[in-house]
Amino acid sequence: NGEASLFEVNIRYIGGLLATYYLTGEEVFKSKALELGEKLLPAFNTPTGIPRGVINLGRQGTRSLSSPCSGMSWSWGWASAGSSILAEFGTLHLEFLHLSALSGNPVFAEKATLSLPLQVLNIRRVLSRVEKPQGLYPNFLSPVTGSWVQHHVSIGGLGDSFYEYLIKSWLMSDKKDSEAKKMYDDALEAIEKHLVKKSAGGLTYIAEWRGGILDHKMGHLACFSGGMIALGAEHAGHERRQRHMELAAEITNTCHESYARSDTKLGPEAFRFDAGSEAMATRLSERYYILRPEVVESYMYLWRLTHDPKYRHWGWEVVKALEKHCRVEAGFSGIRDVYTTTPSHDNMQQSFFLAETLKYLYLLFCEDDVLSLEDWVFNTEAHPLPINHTDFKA
Ligand code: DMJ
Repeated sequence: NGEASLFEVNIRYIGGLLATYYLTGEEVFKSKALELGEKLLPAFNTPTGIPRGVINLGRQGTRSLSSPCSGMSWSWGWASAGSSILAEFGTLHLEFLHLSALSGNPVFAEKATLSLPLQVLNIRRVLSRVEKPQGLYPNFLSPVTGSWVQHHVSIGGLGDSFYEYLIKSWLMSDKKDSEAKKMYDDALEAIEKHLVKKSAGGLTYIAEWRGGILDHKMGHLACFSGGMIALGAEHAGHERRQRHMELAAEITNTCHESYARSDTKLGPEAFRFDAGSEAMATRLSERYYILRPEVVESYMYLWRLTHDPKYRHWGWEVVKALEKHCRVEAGFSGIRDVYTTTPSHDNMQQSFFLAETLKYLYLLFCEDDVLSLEDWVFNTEAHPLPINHTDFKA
């Protein structure tokens, strides 16, 4: 009993179990992934089929006054007007596609189109119907009415992995899921047009958008986008490919600057491009680093796709900084302020440090054929899932 996040259970546990199954072939990981997947399904019982963010995973029939019944779902208390979050309901496709394929179970997939899980088809249907302001996807959607609840757009927190899963869905289908590719291309075009900006000092960044007004801020979370855009560019036509590779390199450079301009050589949670500030946190509450992976994730993709040695140099700077400022007796810890050389520790080693940060650093320094980008996509928690080179049907 208790609250579990649909999104986190999917990306961390189901993604982890699926990847372990594919890497070891041991049935137990497959059956546990399927068991857990089934427990998430009640979250989709909403008028639109857009899932709610929180679900109770307790055993059936355990309802009491203090604990809700298994399968009950609800929206996050902090999400405006009972809304569901774009990055949460938009980050299911990779795992659900594998659950469908592994189970052949119509609970996960409509028999006729076995390849696209019902839940994902439905989410795409709602998103294609709703009007998108200037082609952008806001972060909060009502699971009851299927309309936006607030016009906040961000490629960082609350939006991020929605975009990532569109391009990776297409790649994982061996480039057959053309609907996902079109959604990705259209979304990126709107982002390029309305959110990509250059600072006075020449740094390219992706701003956030609040009801038409730009917030000149980039979160650490948004730094994954350099890698994503490079990955997508690889498969675009000549003109787009060049433009997107440049954009990816520029954004990754900006994220590197956010690290280089700090005393610890680790980057803050958010950095700004206003009031004379360039790639630095301006608020005390945004100066922390919790061992997040997004910057080294982009270094890894850019390295594999360009082999420019600067990405390995930048990755090594991170390794040294982690050793110097984050290593503690029992492991590694986040720090409260990247702008002091004697930072205090937050006493927490987030699970994404092992799952993502260290894995991406490892992949940055090993040979390209270790979990090759030709054969694997990484889910948003860096768990590798195989590309279906054979039988996807769109
Ligand atoms: C990870 O849990 C995932 O990458 C998620 O998509 C957002 N970022 C965190 C780590 O920063």
